[in-house]
Amino acid sequence: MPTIQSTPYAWPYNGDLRPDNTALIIIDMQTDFCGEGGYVDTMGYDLSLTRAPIEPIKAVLGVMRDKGYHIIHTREGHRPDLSDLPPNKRWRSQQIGAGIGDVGPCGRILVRGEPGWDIIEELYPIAGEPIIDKPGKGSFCATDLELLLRTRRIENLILTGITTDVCVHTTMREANDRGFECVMLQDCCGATDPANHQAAINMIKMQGGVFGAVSDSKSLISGISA
Ligand code: C5J
Repeated sequence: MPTIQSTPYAWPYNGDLRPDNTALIIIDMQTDFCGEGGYVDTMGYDLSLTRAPIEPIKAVLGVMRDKGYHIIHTREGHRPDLSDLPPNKRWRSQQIGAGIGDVGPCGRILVRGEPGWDIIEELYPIAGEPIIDKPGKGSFCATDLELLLRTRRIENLILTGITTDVCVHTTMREANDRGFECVMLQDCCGATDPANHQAAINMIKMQGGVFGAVSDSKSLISGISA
């Protein structure tokens, strides 16, 4: 059985890597996080940083689809009546001039059903690929992701998406605590600050792989193609 060249150990730890027990998770590749006029753009961050993972994810997604791995997408967003938006989250977004729920160039920021909230065309899910709609940063909080993974007997998670230090990291930590074996593909992630991207990667590798392992798109593709 294949393993993936990664740091600090060849992933997964037990060498049991199969399409049946492994899922690619693509986190929050939404216009609001990487498109012109979206939330991240409105906050004034450099969009090239959150767009950098699009092509590497596309490559991994193509190969994993072909080989029959589970593919799961997530979207961060809130109900149109904002009843699932904590007031402190809303207040903080207003402080930086991109109030969640306010109208922007791509519709209401991070509101479900609005153009800016949806997944970008390049990585849009195809039939049969579940989408997890989440109100928070972690993909397990207030969603049915864990039920879906346990029902499918998925043990290994390959984490990609944006942003490395926020939603990807929070999801990896949540998954790790639930016993899932995780690897992050570093070139398939991006953050609004390069130093935070690197720090988030470094944190994973401590203590023998405190949250799992780190690899990249090429190693993943060659590992599962071997
Ligand atoms: C953020 C995310 N950064 N998807 N969300 O607010 O990481």
